[in-house]
Amino acid sequence: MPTSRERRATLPTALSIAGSDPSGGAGIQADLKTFSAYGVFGMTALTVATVGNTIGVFRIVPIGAPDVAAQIDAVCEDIPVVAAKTGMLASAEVIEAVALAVRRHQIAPLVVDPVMTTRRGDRLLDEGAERRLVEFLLPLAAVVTPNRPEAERLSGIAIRTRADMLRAAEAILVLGARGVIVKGGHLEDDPNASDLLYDGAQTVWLESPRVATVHTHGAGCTFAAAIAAGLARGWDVPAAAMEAKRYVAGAIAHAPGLGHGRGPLHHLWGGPMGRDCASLAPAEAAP
Ligand code: PXL
Repeated sequence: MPTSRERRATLPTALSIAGSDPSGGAGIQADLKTFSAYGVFGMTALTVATVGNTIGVFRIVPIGAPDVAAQIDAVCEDIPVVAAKTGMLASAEVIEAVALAVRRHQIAPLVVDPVMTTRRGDRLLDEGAERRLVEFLLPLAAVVTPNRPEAERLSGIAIRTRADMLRAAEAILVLGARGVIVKGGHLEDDPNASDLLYDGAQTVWLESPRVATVHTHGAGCTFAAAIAAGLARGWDVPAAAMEAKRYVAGAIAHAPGLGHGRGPLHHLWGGPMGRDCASLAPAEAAP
């Protein structure tokens, strides 16, 4: 029999450095559920407590940069972090503290979800914070996952077509990440929901049919967390990205329809672990 310590060493682990969404569909809550769906032991360093739900984010309560760094230190000094992801980081000071902590503990691979704008394009980071994200955090990223408005801000290129996505990906890669996934959203020349992975050598289109639904709250967080979970399992970036696309598409297709706004996904719909929790029943009692 393996000892409990030996067993623990075989369990992949991942750390989410992100904000809290009380309604459970985005942020660290989405990340932990996703890690669990992948059979990965999830841990968190909280950056902001949002007050929000499926309708919107009403207030942002930031955690100070030293306390964000201290949380990362506390985890890393205790438990090995096999892969990590960043989400909402809120300020230049927090971004700098996170980048320093990632370097101090040599946390790699790192997935950076550059939460800069809402899906509609409203800004979430000021100019100084955006600059720090590019200067300090992108060079540490195995892969960065901008949505369309974020990719437009990072690249300075207006994205309307698949060709624009490729030009934007090339421009963003120059900023220092080893890979970039531009999430397409609704494009003029594309009936699917296509994302583009580019690593300087290969381009991989990640395709899934567009699902007509409003229930996509937290889809960006979930996608980045799924990539981090795949990397924690030892997969390479293209394999982790392709499985993450499949996992998120399934989670959207199985959305439970909760809330009065954009509802959350169903994180435990039966992803890589292959169990659909909607059909779980208690084990038969032994006679
Ligand atoms: O999906 C963007 C996002 C990221 N992080 C947190 C959020 C949200 C959106 O609601 O609440 C904590």
